[in-house]
Amino acid sequence: MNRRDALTHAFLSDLPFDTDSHPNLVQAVEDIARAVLTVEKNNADFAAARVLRRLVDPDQIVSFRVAWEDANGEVQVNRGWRVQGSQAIGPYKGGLRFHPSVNEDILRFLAFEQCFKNALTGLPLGGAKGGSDFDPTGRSEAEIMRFCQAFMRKLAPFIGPDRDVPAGDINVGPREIGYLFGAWREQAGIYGGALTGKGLSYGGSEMRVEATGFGVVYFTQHALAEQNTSFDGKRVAISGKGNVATHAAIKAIDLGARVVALSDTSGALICEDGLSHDAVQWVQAQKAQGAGIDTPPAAYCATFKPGATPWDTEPDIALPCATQNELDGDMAQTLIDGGCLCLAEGANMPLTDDAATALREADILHIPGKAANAGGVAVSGLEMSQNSHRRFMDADTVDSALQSIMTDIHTRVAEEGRNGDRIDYVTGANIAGYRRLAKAIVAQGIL
Ligand code: NDP
Ligand code: 2IT
Repeated sequence: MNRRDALTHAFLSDLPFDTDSHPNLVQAVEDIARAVLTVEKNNADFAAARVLRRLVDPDQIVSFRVAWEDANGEVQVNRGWRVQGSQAIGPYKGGLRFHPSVNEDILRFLAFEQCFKNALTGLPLGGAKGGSDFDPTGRSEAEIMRFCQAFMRKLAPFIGPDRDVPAGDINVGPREIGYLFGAWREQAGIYGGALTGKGLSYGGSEMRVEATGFGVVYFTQHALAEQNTSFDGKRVAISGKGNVATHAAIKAIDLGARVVALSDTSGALICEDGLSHDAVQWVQAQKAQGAGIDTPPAAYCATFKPGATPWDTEPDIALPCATQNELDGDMAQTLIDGGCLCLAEGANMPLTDDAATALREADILHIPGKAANAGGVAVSGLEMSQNSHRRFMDADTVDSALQSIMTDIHTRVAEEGRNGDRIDYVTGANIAGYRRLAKAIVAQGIL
């Protein structure tokens, strides 16, 4: 065991939570600890302040019951949470997820990652995550509204434009944000930017819907340029069919790529010639209606393969954009054997440890989510400043700002991760995010 391994081992042996019931959090902490503990040890101020030990313990976890009435007049009961990770560099900021798999472990790992991601953007954003184990599948519009209102009745006392600003995540999109925002402002009795991802008619930002997926592709363009290549003519496989996946697909198509796959939990939509804009818009429309993507119109030349994943299509570029730990070691090996040159994470922590190790050993470019998917929260940050100014930017201006933020993130990550003509994006992103947080935490004293 080398010195770095010993440090990580010691750190992981003394975590302030039950590691058996928090496997996702342990995985996220280990990834960051491996990269930053040497930096912490070599900086007397960071070491004395025990920066990482403080960050693995969120500032607060708010946990609440959400009781609501379904379409049959029956009472349903769910759990809701907000994990407020760190406010060291700005108000708590991060998405809300509604999914039956949501639990405290998942939200704590997401809030922890979010602190580092938000630090990387260079914007004044702290880190948080929240959500509920509510399953919106098959629920009517009225039920979704009632659930959002019941959820916000409990969350409202803990958020606000300068305190904690939630946004969307899995199953929380513009519709849910609308209901959540309406419920918040009614309770708060003021009109302010307490949520981002709002509709354009009531304080939202242009390009927030597109920002995460577009940002993934903008970041990947820089990584490819470092290797003297580009998206043009590349085979791109994308998992998911949601906000991140479909907007990454659209931007990749715009840059001349062949998007050969999208997917959902039931299988993969494969198109050897590359999906068209129309085909991706069809996927978006199906998802918006709660319908499957297993019956694509013949004009799109696409085939739905039940149970398949996008990873056996021999892509040059893989963009996992669905959920955590969706891509395991075997799938990573399939990508490596298929000649994949780059994998960029649209989702948060989509790779298992085994998958990440396989990519590292095969020297495949691996861009972690905290760098690649930071465009979403970055445009959320721009939405917050537009709300404060009460003046709005047009779509081209926001898109240019997003591109320059992704360029800046690439520069910060590359500075920390460059090793000869290769860039270790995983290590670079962890160290760059850590340094910004650590400086702010040290400067503000022992809290
Ligand atoms: P959406 O709800 O729009 O889409 C989620 C997609 O992931 C769906 O295709 C869904 O398939 C699939 N999925 C969800 N849960 C699971 C699961 N347990 N197993 C397999 N597939 C699953 O979410 P987003 O596109 O917003 O989010 C996708 C990822 O991107 C998440 O990891 C999120 O944290 C991350 N992210 C999102 C940002 C944003 O701005 N929205 C910003 C940064 C990261 P099905 O329809 O079959 O359920
Ligand atoms: O994971 C994420 O970065 C998000 N879901 C977006 C967070 C935000 O506040 O826009």
